Amino acid sequence: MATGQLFSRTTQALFYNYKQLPVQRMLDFDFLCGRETPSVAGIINPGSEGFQKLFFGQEEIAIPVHAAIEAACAAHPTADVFINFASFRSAAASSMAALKQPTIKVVAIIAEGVPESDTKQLIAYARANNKVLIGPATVGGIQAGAFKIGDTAGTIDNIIQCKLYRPGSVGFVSKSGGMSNEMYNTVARVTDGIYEGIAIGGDVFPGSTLSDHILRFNNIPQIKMMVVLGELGGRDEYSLVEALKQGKVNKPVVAWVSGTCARLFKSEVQFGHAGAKSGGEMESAQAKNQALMDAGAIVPTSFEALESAIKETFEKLVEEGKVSSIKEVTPPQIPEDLSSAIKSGKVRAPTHIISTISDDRGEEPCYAGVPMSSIIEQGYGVGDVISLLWFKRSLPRYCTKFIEICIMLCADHGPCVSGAHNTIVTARAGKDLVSSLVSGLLTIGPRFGGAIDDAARYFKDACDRNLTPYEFVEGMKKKGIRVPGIGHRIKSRDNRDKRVELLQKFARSNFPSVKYMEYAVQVESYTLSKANNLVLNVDGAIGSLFLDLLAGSGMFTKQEIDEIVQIGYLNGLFVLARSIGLIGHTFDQKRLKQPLYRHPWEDVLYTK
Ligand code: Q5B
Repeated sequence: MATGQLFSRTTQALFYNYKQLPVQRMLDFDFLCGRETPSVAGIINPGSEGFQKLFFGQEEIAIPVHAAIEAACAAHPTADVFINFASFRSAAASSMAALKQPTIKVVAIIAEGVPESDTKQLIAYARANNKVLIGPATVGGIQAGAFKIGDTAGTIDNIIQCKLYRPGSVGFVSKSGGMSNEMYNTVARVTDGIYEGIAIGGDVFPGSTLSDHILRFNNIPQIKMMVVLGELGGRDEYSLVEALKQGKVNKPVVAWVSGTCARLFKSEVQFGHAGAKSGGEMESAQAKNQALMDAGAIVPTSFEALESAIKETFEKLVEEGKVSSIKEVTPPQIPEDLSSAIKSGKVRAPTHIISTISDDRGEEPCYAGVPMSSIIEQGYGVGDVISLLWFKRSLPRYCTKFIEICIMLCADHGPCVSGAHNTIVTARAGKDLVSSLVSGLLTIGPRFGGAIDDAARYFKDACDRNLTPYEFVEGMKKKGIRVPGIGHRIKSRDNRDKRVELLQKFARSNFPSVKYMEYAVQVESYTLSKANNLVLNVDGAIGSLFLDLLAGSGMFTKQEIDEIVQIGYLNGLFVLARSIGLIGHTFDQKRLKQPLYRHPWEDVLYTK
């Protein structure tokens, strides 16, 4: 592998398997470093395409999303790093596909648990084709002030504390990603900071080794000293020992192999990483530390002494004039996300929507404060749910039962009524369920099904003003208004609407008062004296009875009743109910495979 720099301030990556946080952290790091271009050129989300909105500083940018690796590489030929956030199940296949792309030079595999046989194949392919594999089971790596992989170095606060927004003189390589965070901090405290840091990952077979990176760092002029943090298990550190012995490394190397405590355990212990277990004496931390020291690395006596060893090595380089002083820069401030600023109470923002009937933010959704589980456990019905969501209160059972009766009685009235006809014609034109339903619903209005609110308004006004049926009906006639809730195309004095009778019967035996209904019946008696079909229809019955429900339940103030009537809640009952039937008619037509409807010529009067 050797050669030198993997990254620069213009390096761009393709990010496989979109994860919002690590991508945003990469972009925040870019902004902190004063990069001109975002380090993520594109996102690959298998099977989906489009754009993903993210922040670059204060500005929102749209990063292209590609469905396939090949398409992403073709669209972004200068992006040479592939950051793979695929699961351990698919990481190997996607990494191999990426390695095979001529434009990709570095592949970082984040997943833990990639099968070792797959990793070996990836390693063999990468080495044969002069590509760099970082991981699996890694957080990635960072070139200070230039480029970072995914979640490397953690939060922006940590990156600022570790001065990773500008390059220092130390090359760092470790197995552990978690420990690399700690070491970035240590290095920042006792030297001029990190130039590049890589976590090779804790698997038994890492894609690139500690010595691969040390030899590479040795070729990077800006790196003046190296720090290595190994761990017990495996023999990776011995390739570094060999390189040191062969004089391939001419910069100071401070090294520590952690896991010296393993000897305190009576049996073999597995420490976190798959590769972190001492297989034998050679793989123990003690043996590896000794070998590194013998080969010329600066090895402290304990992990606690590592910081002093780094400090002394760096100070010696300064004394020798090998490190030139770094120009300190003040990084720009990353704008805080609104959500976290609100959470911490730093800002307040006006909302755009107000809602009072339901809430889905807690453990379970609530309807008007009543949790879903109570609704089910206490045996609530559809009437109770309507009562909660429309009227924001739990109405007595007779009220919710009445609502349910309205829904059941109005669910359908055959195929010939306006709504069903429209739905049938639409379904037969090949349209989908929603279109067929909506086309039927759109016929609901002052003449068909949508007269409930007006019936309630006019009956209430007339009854409250003690108008006689004569005064009321004739007054309406003078104004040229048909009495809503009165009249039917097929129902008449001798062919009463059964639905009206059923509603009246229920109300008479359950409602404390049926004052408004009785008034509507008196109006009907008067209109029937004019014409046989001017019966109290289903809209009129529901409208007048709902007034009785609202007034009689004792659960609404006068103002609330006026508001309900004024806003027009009650047509909702017909809309909701008839949706059931219209959906049925749609299914019926589809099931019957009915062809396109065409109205017969003979049924049209063509006239000039
Ligand atoms: N006349 C319903 O009319 C209908 C009068 C009236 C005073 C009235 C008509 C009307 C008010 C609206 C209403 C809901 C259009 C109906 C429903 C759901 C449904 C449907 C289903 C289902 C019927 C003949 C003469 C004229 C008119 C006079 C009529 N209505 N006078 N007040 N309300 N009602 N809609 O039969 O002197 O000859 O000029 O608008 O409540 O939609 O099953 O089909 O479940 O699906 O077409 O039940 O009543 O009568 O227009 O020929 O009028 O009666 O002024 O007098 P018709 P028209 P004149 S329930």
